Amino acid sequence: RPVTQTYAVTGMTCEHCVRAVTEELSALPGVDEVRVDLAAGTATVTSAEPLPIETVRAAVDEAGYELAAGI
Ligand code: 9UX
Repeated sequence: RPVTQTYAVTGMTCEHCVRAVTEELSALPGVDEVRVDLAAGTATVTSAEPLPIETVRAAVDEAGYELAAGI
């Protein structure tokens, strides 16, 4: 069943940041929906199966930002 997890992402300061993070996370296998909240500094990801944290961290890093702890 789908799972939804919210992650804290540091370094996002504009809508371009939001788009970059959204696109990287959306490209991960099994991801159904990504919602990035700029003000809150969070990314909420719904996926078919739980995503390995290393996978999420790598995607956020690839976008140019940093993953903090899952919340
Ligand atoms: Mo958002 Mo522009 O960080 O470098 S302010 S993409």
